Amino acid sequence: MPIPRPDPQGDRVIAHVDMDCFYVQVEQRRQPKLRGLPTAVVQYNDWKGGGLIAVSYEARKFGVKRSMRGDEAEMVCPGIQLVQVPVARDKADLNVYRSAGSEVVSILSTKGRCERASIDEVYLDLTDAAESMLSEVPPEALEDIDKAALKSHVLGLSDDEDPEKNVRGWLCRSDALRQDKLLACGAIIVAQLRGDVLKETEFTCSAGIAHNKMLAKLASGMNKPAQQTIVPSSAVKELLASLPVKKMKQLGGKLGTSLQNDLEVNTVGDLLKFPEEKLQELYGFNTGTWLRNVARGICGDEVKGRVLPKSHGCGKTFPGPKALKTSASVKHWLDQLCEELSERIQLDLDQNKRVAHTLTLHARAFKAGDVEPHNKFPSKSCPLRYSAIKVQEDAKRLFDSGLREFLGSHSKSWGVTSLAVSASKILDTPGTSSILRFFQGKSFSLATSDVSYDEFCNDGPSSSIGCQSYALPECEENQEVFAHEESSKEPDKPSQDRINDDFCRQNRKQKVTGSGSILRFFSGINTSINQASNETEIQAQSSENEIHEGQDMRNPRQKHAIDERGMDGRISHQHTNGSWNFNADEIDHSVVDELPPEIQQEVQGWLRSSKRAKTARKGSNIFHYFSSGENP
Ligand code: DCP
Repeated sequence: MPIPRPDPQGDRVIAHVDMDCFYVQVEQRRQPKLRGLPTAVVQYNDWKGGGLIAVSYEARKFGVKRSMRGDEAEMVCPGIQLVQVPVARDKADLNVYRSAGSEVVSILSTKGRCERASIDEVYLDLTDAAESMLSEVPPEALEDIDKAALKSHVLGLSDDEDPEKNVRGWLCRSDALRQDKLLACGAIIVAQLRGDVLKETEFTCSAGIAHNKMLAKLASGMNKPAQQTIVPSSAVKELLASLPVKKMKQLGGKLGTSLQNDLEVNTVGDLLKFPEEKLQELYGFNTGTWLRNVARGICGDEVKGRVLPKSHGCGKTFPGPKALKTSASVKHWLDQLCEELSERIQLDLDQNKRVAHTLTLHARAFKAGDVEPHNKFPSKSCPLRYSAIKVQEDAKRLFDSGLREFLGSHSKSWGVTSLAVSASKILDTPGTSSILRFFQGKSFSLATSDVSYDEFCNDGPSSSIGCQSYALPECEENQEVFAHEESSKEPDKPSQDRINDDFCRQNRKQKVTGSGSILRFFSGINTSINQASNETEIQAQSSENEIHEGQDMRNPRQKHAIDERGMDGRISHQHTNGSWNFNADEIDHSVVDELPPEIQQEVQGWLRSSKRAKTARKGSNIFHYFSSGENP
């Protein structure tokens, strides 16, 4: 369901950068002999030469399209080079493309807020960079303008015999509107960024530069490869007037079809004929307002600061005779997929300190004798437990539950034509946001523990009970299986158990090595061992975590939070390795002033909460942070 957001005040400069025939470029970098040749990347699937998933621009000239299979592409373009995607665990392994995408993101994110929108596209909010440029070195003051910027396409700019001169004139107009000047600065910045990407990664990309995400995205695909397109406000009406409604993001499906069939709206501009009230009456309040905005090129969506993927997923299709028809074959493939997923979430945890909270299973299936070949198999989710075996177990249970629902009273044979597992609701581990990063950058070091996460928190959610003495944000009590509706939702709050697992893990990893004043203070904290006190609690068995809809999946024993606040206001924090305690009154508040403002806030919040120690149960990440597993 589209959500209308008001356009933020001011003239934003937003770019959408999209890599050109991305997988092909990655393969051409791996095998430079392929450069300049018509090339396509084909899926791991030998049927008719495999399905094409990326086609080079040289091959497109021959009419090769992504919808073709390898055999057909060879007929259309006899010299085409077909490269198969790398394979691991008998399925496509996209890691090489993912890391190539990350290389690009790390370059593009240097100039402003960057949102990684897919494996090969990002949005950039360049407003601040463009404003600085305009006030310090506006385009008309530049001696030399990047060639790539001069090759920009400016929508609405009349054709000229010398396009570069024409574009230079537009970029450098001293009497232009401020919003156009900002776009000109944005275009110069984007051209430089694209140049940096080419130099450092050997990849070309295309870009759209506009005042919002919607227009920037539309523009980036208008002139490809290796070009950029600018959308001044004055050109928006004409751009949308002829734009087929189905080309617009979120209008490719049922809503777009309804606009075409029910209202005879074929282009986005046609929508202007309908008052907002009418659109609201027909499609609901939000969608009606959103459609009204789309027709005017209004989009208030922010560029979210996210350079890491929102979720991890891996899947495999089993077309035609390859359909999986037994529980054992489904288990075999789910095990492969879950193993890969586990590796990726573990890598994300190790590299980025991010934890995924939800495991979702998606499948497509058919029942024998079905008229509809692919009746909907319900997507199923549950809290994600780290370790390949647990992910495999849970995914299989989700599949079985989905299959029961899919079959209903139908007891005939079935076939599965695709399987996928995904890990979503990925959040930073608590404590990695403010204070932890500050200290990591200063005088704390992350020491790799030789105890693995699994050994330490061995029974997934159940094992975290030893950590529950930490003051934690309040979390939902019930963790239930729910249908997969990820895309439009904000991430939910993490489960209490998972947060606790993260706390355990981090405590093992962080060691105090600094000597700054606040660090000296904390390293002087009175610590004491209180080992094994929770061991019986830690024995909760993962097998008790049945996955049933609406059911609290945790072991009842886990539900006891062990908050060890003494009557004297001293706070004792306990975990599987030991405990430490201190009196908040012993802290010299002047040391807090040495910290940056955001850290001060956190520490002050912590000090305030410690004053309420006898009654309060909530606290701050800092408790956890300073409870080093190194305490004697
Ligand atoms: N991809 C895929 N399966 C699809 C579509 C795309 O595996 N059905 C992969 C291969 C593409 C990459 O994602 O290289 C990016 O997809 P794009 O839609 O951005 O297309 P390309 O980058 O290949 O080409 P273009 O230059 O048209 O953007």
